[in-house]
Amino acid sequence: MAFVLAGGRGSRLHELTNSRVKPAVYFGGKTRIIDFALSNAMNSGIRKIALATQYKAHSLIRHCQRGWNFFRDERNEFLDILPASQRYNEQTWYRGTVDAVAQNIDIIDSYDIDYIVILAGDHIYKMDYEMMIRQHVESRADVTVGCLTVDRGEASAFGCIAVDEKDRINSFMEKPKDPPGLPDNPEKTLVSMGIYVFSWAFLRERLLEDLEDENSSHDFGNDMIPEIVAQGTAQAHRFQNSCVRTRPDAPAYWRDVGTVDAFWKANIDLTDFNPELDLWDRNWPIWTYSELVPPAKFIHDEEDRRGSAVSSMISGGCIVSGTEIRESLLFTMCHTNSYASLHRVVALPYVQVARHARLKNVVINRGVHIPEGLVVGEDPEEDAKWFRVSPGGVTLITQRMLDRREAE
Ligand code: ADQ
Ligand code: ADP
Repeated sequence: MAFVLAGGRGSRLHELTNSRVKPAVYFGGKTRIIDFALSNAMNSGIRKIALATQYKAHSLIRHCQRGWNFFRDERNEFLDILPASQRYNEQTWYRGTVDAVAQNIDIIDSYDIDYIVILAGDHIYKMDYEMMIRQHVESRADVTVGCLTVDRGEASAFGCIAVDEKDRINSFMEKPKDPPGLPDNPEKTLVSMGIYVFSWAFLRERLLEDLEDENSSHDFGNDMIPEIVAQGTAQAHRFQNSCVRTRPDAPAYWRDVGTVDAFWKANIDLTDFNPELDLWDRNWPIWTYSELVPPAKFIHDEEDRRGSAVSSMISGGCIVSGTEIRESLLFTMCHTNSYASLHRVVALPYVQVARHARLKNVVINRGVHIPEGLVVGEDPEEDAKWFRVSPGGVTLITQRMLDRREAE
């Protein structure tokens, strides 16, 4: 089975996660972040999936109920949504990632499973988990940890790993201030993807111990994985061996879209001539809930202004009327009007852009109405007065920010 952790807030996405948890954030025009982990599980042949939710879960639960409701009980397959429900005692929600699993021991027992793969619901990547589970069974390790290499400068956001020549993990440091480099490349570090495979019998024992441990922070990266590395056997599984690619020379694509800059860039990258993430691959589809909407429509307005989009992705239900759109991504049901221009804009569903607006390097939250003549992306100081401008120079616009600007 797959146990997907989808309860953490993702605070660095700021207003994008004010009302929805990070895995429920939209990504890629039609899908949400959670769809990647769930689709990977589906496509890897895992049809028993549990999803632990906690923080602002409504939007996530609604999405899964609408889009992930095709499992059939008769075939013993399911998606079980497990909101924190104080099963351990009446004071505690999920105290951490380990606790999110531990509080559901009796439910997992009822699934009658041998192996469990723990996934984070908040990354964008395509991976065949079967390869990792196979390696786990063959190596007979206590735990197998999915890992990849990142620049050493970024590695302090991760669990950092050192391995021997057989990729057995001999040290694990959760988010060290000064991450170590690789022996053969000091500028790179091997890090944990937060993906773990265990046999259920082994993990179950550990969970029971952790439930009663007053000193534990109940977290895989802080507590359980370092303990297993110290006392037992932990195996590294290299993402590059199970990453699903359509071109053999393609890089192993994995993104944490946890900041406004990273979120914007990963979405805009999809409009590249040859994007690193292939959403068109029929062999590894990303499943989702998709609204029933008409096709996107591009129109010349009454004054013969051409509505066009180039190097862009425009989702169903959009109407591009007399607007010039370049290198942008419009989610479902966006509507843009004459004399407006959008350059490198990510617009979430149901965004409306009124006439003469000029937007560049922007993320627009769901349902926002951009007023007539608004110019963003040309004067960072002016933008910062009303909107959130990221360190990388991307402007995030929400309706509340526009309302405040309107009121003053
Ligand atoms: P972080 O990403 O910092 O590090 P964390 O914030 O615990 O880990 O989130 C992991 C996953 O668990 C996320 O999907 C989150 O939504 C979910 N989650 C967090 N708290 C939860 C709770 N109380 N209930 C349910 N779900 C919860 C981890 C590892 C690092 C590793 C990185 C890789 O600890 O070692 O390098 O992931 O991104
Ligand atoms: P989604 O994340 O599906 O795009 P929305 O952005 O519309 O959904 O809303 C995110 C969450 O906030 C949902 O749980 C929704 O029900 C809730 N929400 C949105 N608007 C309001 C509101 N005006 N009052 C209360 N809850 C709201």
